[in-house]
Amino acid sequence: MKQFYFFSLFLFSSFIYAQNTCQDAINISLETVYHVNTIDGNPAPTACTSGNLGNVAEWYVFTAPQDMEIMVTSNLTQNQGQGIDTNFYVYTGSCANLVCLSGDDDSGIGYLSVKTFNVIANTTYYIVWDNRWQINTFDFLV
Ligand SMILES: [Ca+2]
Ligand SMILES: [Ca+2]
Repeated sequence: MKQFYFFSLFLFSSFIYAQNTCQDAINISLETVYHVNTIDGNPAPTACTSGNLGNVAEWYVFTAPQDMEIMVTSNLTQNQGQGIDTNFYVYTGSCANLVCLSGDDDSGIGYLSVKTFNVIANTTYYIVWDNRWQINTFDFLV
């Protein structure tokens, strides 16, 4: 029982801390809803849209399966009307050298974010949600 408890605790803490740095970015699947908990990880390196950079962020990553158009959005029914204000940036490159590709602050309903952009097959993209405005929890979809 004790062993089980420690094992669960380990799983729980990895889940909480996994998305706090570029190196530990969560590998996301396309067309799947992810929940962003407390935004408390390393900040994004540069603001890819006009405006301030938050001082904490949560990190996600995916590799494009083919050349395609991708939409990153927090403009989902469950987030709308909740007073949630999200902001994200998209980078290519590597953790040592992140290059701005895209991002969005307020294109969704209220202050939610949505942006469509093109990706290239077998290229890695980092999606970083930061606390430019607030640290509310919310869902997003790619
Ligand atoms: Ca976190
Ligand atoms: Ca916003």
